[in-house]
Amino acid sequence: MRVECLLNPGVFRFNGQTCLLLRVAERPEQKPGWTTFPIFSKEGKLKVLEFENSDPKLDRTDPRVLRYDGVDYLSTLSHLRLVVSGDGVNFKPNGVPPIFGRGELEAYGIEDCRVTQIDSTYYLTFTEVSGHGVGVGMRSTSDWKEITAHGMIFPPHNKDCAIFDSKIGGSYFALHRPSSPTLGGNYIWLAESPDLIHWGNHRCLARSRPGLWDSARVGAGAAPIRTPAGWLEIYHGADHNNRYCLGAMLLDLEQPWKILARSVEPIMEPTADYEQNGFFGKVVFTNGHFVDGDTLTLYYGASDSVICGAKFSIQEILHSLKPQRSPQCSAA
Ligand code: MAN
Repeated sequence: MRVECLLNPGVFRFNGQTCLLLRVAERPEQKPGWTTFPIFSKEGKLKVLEFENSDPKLDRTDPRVLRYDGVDYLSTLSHLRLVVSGDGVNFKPNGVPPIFGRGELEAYGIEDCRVTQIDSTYYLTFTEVSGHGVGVGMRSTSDWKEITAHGMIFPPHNKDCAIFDSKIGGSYFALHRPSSPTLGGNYIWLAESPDLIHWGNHRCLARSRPGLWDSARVGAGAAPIRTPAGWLEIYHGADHNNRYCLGAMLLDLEQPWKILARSVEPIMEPTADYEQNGFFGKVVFTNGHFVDGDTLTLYYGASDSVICGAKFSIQEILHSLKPQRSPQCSAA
């Protein structure tokens, strides 16, 4: 296998170190004229599929997704790998075995893991991809040695799930992103749970906004950051040209289904060469950060190819937000 993309890391602190749970996307070396990619078989074995590029049944319009004879596949297979760092800049592996997709619902891999620490347990929520659809899986661990699988917690089509790191009014809350091809769209929703496994009381929280940088899709980044002003959520938004930027929204501390304020302009846009050109260009995408006082250290995937880091002042982000006219699920 060849690593095509190293992207979209989940971020957490463990034993005084900064840890990134990288998404590693692989496929075999591509032979001229052929498209070759791996999947896991039902028995959990790696299987390589190969199609001739000249085959009229093959659609390669989106470099991330392939369609053959009406069936969708991913062009790469992703798994997760842990690297650690004392300074947040220089990372090395720490011996934790890679985390691979397993079972029928993860046959095309696992992607974009958010890591939320609640007490001493880390909850991993990630995209599970297979021919059955794209949903959200959860695993948990307290020592990064034994990892417990909890199955799919949000069924297809759903991704971008970030669990809040503390209860609100006795319940757990999570942001997630169901998608509808007809009515509705790619909006951020809020769900509530008594036990982190069973989710209900679903509410539409934030919609894409016509004419703005987040006009086509929006999706949560990592766990919201608790500030005295409210829960600050960094999220991604894309327009109809698939240009991905980052913005922020502020949710009420006690009633997180109410948006108090939201970015009108992005807080980060793909501007550097490595953010504009790569496996899938014009993308900055985040699902991990850590907070130290007013400093938010954000890690993000650029052009779905490389991982970058950036520091923000939380106060500056808060000051940049504009009050939301209508607090619930509006495109205003
Ligand atoms: C989707 C996901 C992400 C990816 C972006 C940009 O949201 O596949 O993993 O980073 O698209 O391509």
